[in-house]
Amino acid sequence: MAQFEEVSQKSAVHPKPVGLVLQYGTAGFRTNSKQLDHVMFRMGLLATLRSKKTKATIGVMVTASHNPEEDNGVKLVDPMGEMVTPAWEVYATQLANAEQEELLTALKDVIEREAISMAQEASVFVGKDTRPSSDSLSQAVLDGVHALGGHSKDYGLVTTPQLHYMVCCQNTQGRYGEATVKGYYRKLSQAFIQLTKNVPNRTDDQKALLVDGANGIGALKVCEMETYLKNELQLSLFNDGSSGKLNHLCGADYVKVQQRAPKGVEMTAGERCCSYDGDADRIVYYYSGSAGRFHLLDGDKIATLISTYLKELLTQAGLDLQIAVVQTAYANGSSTQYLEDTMKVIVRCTKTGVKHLHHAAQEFDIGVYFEANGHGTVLFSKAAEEKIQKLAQDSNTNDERRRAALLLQNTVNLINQTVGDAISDMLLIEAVLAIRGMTVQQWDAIYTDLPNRQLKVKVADRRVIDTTDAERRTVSPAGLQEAIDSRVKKYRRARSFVRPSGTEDVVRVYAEADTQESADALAHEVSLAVYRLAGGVGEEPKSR
Ligand code: G16
Repeated sequence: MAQFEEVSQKSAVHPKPVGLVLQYGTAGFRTNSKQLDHVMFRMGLLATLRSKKTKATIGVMVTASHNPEEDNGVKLVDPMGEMVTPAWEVYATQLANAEQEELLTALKDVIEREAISMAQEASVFVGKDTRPSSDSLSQAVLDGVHALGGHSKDYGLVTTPQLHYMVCCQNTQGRYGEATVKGYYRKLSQAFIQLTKNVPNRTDDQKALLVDGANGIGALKVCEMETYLKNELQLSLFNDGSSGKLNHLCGADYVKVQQRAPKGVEMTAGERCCSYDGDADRIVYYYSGSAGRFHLLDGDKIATLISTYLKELLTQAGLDLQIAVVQTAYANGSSTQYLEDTMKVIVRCTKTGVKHLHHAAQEFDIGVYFEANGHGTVLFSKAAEEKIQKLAQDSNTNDERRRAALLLQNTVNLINQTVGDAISDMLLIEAVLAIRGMTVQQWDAIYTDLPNRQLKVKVADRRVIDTTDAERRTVSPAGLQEAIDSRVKKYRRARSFVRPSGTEDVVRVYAEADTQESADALAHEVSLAVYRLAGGVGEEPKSR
């Protein structure tokens, strides 16, 4: 077949280094950008096959999100804007790792297994972040799409959630919105203005927000969006990419893990600040207290704020819809306790990775999902959206119920339901704070985080660590869980777990306890156990 000849020829331009084996990680392939050209070409091929199979547009985003600038990666987007189905991750791995001469066989294998009609048209949307390597790597994706005769639309520089949004808009024939960047700005800003327009006497201080753009794509895009917000939000942008390096000493991951303000953000006491990550699919908030103490409001605090707001509106609207919050093992123990015991909402725990949380959240009328690192969104079932809409249009209902339904309706429009979205989440948080008349301090005071610490340990092969129970316990290597248990017992209100990262070549260690000293000591002791029992390399972890 002519298509296969074309693949053969073009793949020679994107050759695979012999013997290189890459793992499909938490959110796709991710490693040093120099190793990824062949992977990108092949993901272009795979996306085309997936499009033929689903008869829908598929997305490919070239980004390594929170990783250092030298890395890059790829995220595949399924028809409704969600992450590609796990069954196809296996094909992605097969294609990425097939040696040059085996590529056609691997490709034909996918076609056969999935019974794909090669006569079917294919359409792939491609986007990229601001890394220097993203230009050539996204071209490699496009080459892969064209080699199999697929149609492509290159969105160029967009945030990851913007690309997810475009795919969903396209496949819903515009019902979700218009598949353009301007359409995205219009939909979100209109919803934001509708939500905030009736809030009385919002002062300039209340409208002010400091944004750390992580020197990445989020900075560019939030600037583009500003005019659409008509001064209802007044942003001061830092780390806009004009001089600093992507994610270096800034961005959501840095702020969350280091528990300190990013470089370059000049904040005065009590000012609200937020940080995006490198592809703007995560956000965390923070402020400086009166004594200069740094206060972090992470994904758990965001989930609490949003679910409290939604629950209140549901009560006011008299709508009987089940709301749940989905978290991962990284969720602070205090947040889970607050949600379950005080707010009385259902809480679920899944493995790390948006695809797992997204899936769990789909089981409820309203599923609020957030990873502690700030990656998350809210999903509304179709039935829930219809009930809200019906009530919002019902002129016979009383004012309070109608007002609540209208707020819910605009809230639905403000949320990017395809994936976590720093810009959409930021607007939602700002709207909720305005509507509820809350300061950042009042939001922070909803519950008090247990002190916690995250560390990374280098091991020879992180795959030796196997976990169970939504990553809260290890099953291998032998003795590691017992070692963790014995150390946890020494501290009050303590908890700790370890898991191999799916985006970096490290093992992640999480610990929490009643004091920061205890959380730090526990994290260090567990790191040592990992180092000793799981094949640590380099220097032994040192205490802080
Ligand atoms: C990706 C995933 C997130 C995950 C994060 C860290 O985020 O989308 O779900 O929490 O990686 O994963 P790990 O701990 O396995 O390295 P991003 O923002 O980097 O794409």
